[in-house]
Amino acid sequence: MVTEMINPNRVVADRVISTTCPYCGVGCNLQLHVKDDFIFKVTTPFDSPVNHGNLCVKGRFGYDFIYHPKRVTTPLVRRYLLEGKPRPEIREQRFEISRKDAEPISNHPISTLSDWVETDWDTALNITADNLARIYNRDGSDAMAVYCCAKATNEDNYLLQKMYRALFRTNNVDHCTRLCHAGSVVALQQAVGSSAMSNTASQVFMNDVFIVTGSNTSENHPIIALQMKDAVQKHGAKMIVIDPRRIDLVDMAEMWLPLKPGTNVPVFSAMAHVIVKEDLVNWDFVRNRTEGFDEFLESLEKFTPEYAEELSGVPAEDIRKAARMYAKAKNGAIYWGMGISQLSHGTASALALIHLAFLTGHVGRDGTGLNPLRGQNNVQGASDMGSMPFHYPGYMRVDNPDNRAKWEKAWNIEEGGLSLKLGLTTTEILSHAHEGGIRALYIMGENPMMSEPNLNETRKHMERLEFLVAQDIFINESAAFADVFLPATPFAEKDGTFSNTDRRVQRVRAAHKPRGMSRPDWQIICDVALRLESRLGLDTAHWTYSNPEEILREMGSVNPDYAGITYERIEKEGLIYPVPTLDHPGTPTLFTESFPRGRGKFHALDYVPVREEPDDEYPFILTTGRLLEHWHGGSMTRNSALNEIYPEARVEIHPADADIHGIRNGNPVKVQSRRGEVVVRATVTEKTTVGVVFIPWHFHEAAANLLTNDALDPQAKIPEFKACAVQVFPARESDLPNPDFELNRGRY
Ligand SMILES: Nc1nc2c(c(=O)[nH]1)N[C@H]1C(S)=C(S)[C@@H](COP(=O)(O)OP(=O)(O)OC[C@H]3O[C@@H](n4cnc5c(=O)[nH]c(N)nc54)[C@H](O)[C@@H]3O)O[C@H]1N2
Ligand SMILES: Nc1nc2c(c(=O)[nH]1)N[C@H]1C(S)=C(S)[C@@H](COP(=O)(O)OP(=O)(O)OC[C@H]3O[C@@H](n4cnc5c(=O)[nH]c(N)nc54)[C@H](O)[C@@H]3O)O[C@H]1N2
Ligand code: SF4
Ligand SMILES: [Mo]
Repeated sequence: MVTEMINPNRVVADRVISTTCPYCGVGCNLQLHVKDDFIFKVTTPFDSPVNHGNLCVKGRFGYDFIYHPKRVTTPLVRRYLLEGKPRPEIREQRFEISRKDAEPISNHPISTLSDWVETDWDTALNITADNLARIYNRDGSDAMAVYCCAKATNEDNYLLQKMYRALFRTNNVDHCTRLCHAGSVVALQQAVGSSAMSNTASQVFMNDVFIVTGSNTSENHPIIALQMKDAVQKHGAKMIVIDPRRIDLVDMAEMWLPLKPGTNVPVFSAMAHVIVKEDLVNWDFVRNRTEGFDEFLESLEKFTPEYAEELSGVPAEDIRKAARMYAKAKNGAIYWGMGISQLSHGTASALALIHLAFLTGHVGRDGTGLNPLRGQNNVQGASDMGSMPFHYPGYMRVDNPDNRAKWEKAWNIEEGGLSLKLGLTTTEILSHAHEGGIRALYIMGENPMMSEPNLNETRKHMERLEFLVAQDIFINESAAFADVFLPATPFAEKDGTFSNTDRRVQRVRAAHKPRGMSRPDWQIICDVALRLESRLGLDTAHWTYSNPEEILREMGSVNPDYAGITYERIEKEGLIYPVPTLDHPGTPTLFTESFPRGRGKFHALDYVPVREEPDDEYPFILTTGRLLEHWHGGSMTRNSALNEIYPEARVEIHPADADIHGIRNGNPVKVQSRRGEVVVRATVTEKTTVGVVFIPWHFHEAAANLLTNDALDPQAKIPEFKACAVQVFPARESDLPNPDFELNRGRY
């Protein structure tokens, strides 16, 4: 790899390209130093508006996946398609755990698989369009579905949802936001009518008290965590951490409330109970800006701090103290993450949290706010672009005929041509993969065979698809099920924009030309769409663009949030939407006068336990999450230098639990749930609490999602990634999986 061969500090760059980090939603500015068409170093300017000269290890060192030999840069199709034969049955069971002493399996997926055939773009695109058109003509709109991509640009996502809506007339369009902040999004939509962060992350400096809950900020939004630390150490703010794990921020916190996973509603509701009983309510705010208070008050009666203590394990007195501290703050704010939304009652968890801001009026001013930290580099943007089953770009409901008319006009579609029917969500798309349901799926840059819960079930759904297109940079665990592979370019080989967690729309710029035959997503989509139009006999929407800015302008002409954004205006610094006009400066703080739905709405809540509580057979709660050095299913970070820093999966277990089971630090253990098992080494640590074990879900050879529960939140349809019941057994060294095992690469 290039980073190993040269000393980056001695090399003089041919050019330095300014762009945006492809990992997390913080959206740090990167400067890519390029020599001979290789990036050899990444820096960031001291005056970068988001990260002020700081980068985490992923932004600085995580880019070399671009040059990894496993990256696919040639279009691939299955041999049966070229030979005009029917699609063979899927024979193998591919999701078994390989043992260390098993036959070594070659690392290169293409060379080992005789059934993938390298081909030219024309062939791959024609086969893609032929098969999608064939299935659509036979089975109609309901057989078609697409996963958009929170790693790709706004322009890429806008076009892909447009292709499915305009050509296949379906709203079966979704992306990983469903597995992520869906609970928060539904709750925020119900309570305020908008789902983005209300304030920017750097306003943490204006807080005097802030709550961080269900967010392991130092590992997952490291640059925001730095700002939180500064807020505490340099500005005297008080931080309250509410999290079952002893995350790094606890060291800096005024209080840590270590709740049992899945008990957010009682803890937050008990805080609300205290705020009401001790008359710490901001009555002006409640009277003038909210509704539904009386009914909410009734439901609050039973949530005494003592009741919450019984359920959550957090001492009642600590709940009281935290409630008083937040309520009495001049500027209080809440930052939250997956520990709130990834539960089968994720919507209720987020509502219970939102109530705290309503009761105290800590929203609608600088330095306050409701701040769900968005995860992927462009999950905010992909959502803004309409990569969702209920919304066009700009969160315009698809079942509203007025919205439909606007997009019909923009896309040159006959009146009444677009579908008013709500689409299926990601989780539903796969569970509807059967005869009479979804037949063809197009996945741009997602990896459900690592990211969905209960992978043994997911695999069956994947096998039932009739035609799968994968557009990615690697043959990930899901692309292994694909019929066609379209090689896209990663962030460093394309132009466009990402929208970060602050709603800041920033430029993405190509540092060098695409490797091999790979092409930017937007160009691939246009080429598929043009071929589909000719096969379906349509001549509707616009599919030729000379550059991505034309795409953004087309979207902004209908979506007022982006109406005032041009590439020229964001040349140096991004703009924070809403930016309704070409001279508008952007909107860092939302809801200053009112909420998009008018008044903020309180909701009466009840406590609903997690779907699978521990019992004698499975006595531990498994919670899953992330590590600083790795990203999701690992396609990018495990194919980069970062994998050398953290090469294998570990399960975190508390010393008291380890003792009972005779487990020592570093011992192999088998972790088993009702749905599957993995073998990993144990890390014995007080970072996790008694009765709770933690596994990061980045490692395909010990995929945590083999264990997780696919129970869904009834409203948000988000799975319960944060709690299921498991048992832990001592295992042998020889039971450990071989990390070189190429899971699921084969097909027939
Ligand atoms: N390094 C790295 N950074 C990332 C990512 C990555 O894969 N790697 N992914 C990105 C993405 S897409 C996202 S969505 C974000 C996610 O960022 P986070 O939301 O920080 O994600 P998780 O690691 O899943 O951890 C959530 C936290 O919730 C806590 N938790 C678990 N159960 C509960 C509960 O019942 N109640 C409460 N209050 N807390 C609970 C966990 O202990 C953990 O500290 O990170 C982004 N950043
Ligand atoms: N157990 C458990 N499961 C979880 C979670 C959890 O906390 N616990 N968290 C959930 C969350 S919050 C999320 S967001 C999801 C994420 O789930 P996914 O989005 O399915 O996961 P990623 O691994 O990020 O997949 C991104 C893919 O995009 C590819 N890619 C990167 N850049 C580009 C590009 O420019 N173009 C194209 N075409 N492809 C590109 C990468 O190679 C990779 O294969 O997972 C969820 N799953
Ligand atoms: S904090 Fe996020 S955006 Fe910044 S360098 Fe790290 S991964 Fe990239
Ligand atoms: Mo996420």
